[in-house]
Amino acid sequence: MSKKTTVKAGGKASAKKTLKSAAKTSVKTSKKVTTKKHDFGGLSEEILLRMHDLMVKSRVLEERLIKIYKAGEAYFWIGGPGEEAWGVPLGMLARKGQGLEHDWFHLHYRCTPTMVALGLNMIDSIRLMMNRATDPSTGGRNFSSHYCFPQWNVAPVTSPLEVQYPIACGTAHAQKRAGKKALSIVTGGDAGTAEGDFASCLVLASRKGQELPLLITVQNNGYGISTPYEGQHGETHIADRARAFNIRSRVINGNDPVETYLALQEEMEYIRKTGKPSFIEAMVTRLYGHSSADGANKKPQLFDPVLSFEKRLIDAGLLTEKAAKKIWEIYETEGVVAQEQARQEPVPTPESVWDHVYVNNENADWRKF
Ligand SMILES: Cc1ncc(C[n+]2csc(CCOP(=O)(O)OP(=O)(O)O)c2C)c(N)n1
Repeated sequence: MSKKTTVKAGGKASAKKTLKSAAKTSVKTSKKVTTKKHDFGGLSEEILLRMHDLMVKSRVLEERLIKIYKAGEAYFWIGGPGEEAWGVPLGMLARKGQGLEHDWFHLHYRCTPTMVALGLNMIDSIRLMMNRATDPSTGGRNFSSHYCFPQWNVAPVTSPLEVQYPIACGTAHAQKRAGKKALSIVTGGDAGTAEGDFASCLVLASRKGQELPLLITVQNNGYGISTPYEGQHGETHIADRARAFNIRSRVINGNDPVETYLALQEEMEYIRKTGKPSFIEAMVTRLYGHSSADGANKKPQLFDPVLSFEKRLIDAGLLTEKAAKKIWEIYETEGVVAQEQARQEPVPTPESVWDHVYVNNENADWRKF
């Protein structure tokens, strides 16, 4: 694990108190920052510290989920540690809310950093991980990180790869008709782009005169389970494919939250202004491997975007080591308390297996038809 902390579960009340003080530590001023040694692209101190705080929260949460799996309290883990520098700015920049005037999310299973930036409570991720009936995304019926939050336009994360891409064209189309300058956002991995659904998305998003306000993104971590990128792609960059459809396209270092924030800001502005799609391929790190199926152990040889950003902030004098340590500890406590609470909560009942299968047909058991 990235940071060793020895925090005792302090109970709900004390965790709440400490969390309040974390919020104070993280948001100080809105001064624009330029230091000689570190280029923060003109982002304010407030944004930088907020980004760091959310990246740490997401990492601690993911590590908690892995611990839950390893303790035998859950069946399977998959998630996004290593993608915080990409996912957090994405969640921070989106126009959050419900309905067509807000942005829509069609995410994949490495999206915890984005969800945390949108405001996900740790306990709700842990409930899903531990298959509790209280899980707001699926009532304890799906894999870890398969979120669904209608109140933030977060469409259900699907297990079949890539179906989210053409679905995203649907919400983008509806948003275009509503004319509110909102956009749809779709994410996915590099290997999944081999599916026809990905190509369909490029076609649907780019038809002349009918272009869609869609931010198409791929998080390229270099692998599809155990298949390396080189063995699977003829093109140099996946982003090159978008150019063939006249979609504005770029490759960014998704391990750098500052570069990511600025690029996302630019592309989102472009989409809102023109109503046309844009494509971002973000180079990221699969820091804990594919899933629990290949061990879910940290790969120390790989770049760690959270620790590296933290060091940059400390070196630039924007954060002290003491304040940083406190943030890790506070979130560690929140995770432990949440796990203890989720442990007490019920699992779904057998009868509820038919719930939500058909709209307006709760408990629609086909055997009773
Ligand atoms: C249509 C489909 N085919 C295969 C799988 C099995 N599968 C799950 S994750 C995965 C690898 C996906 O790799 P990539 O798209 O690069 O994303 P990453 O997991 O690396 O983030 C595969 C093949 C699936 N879920 N859906």
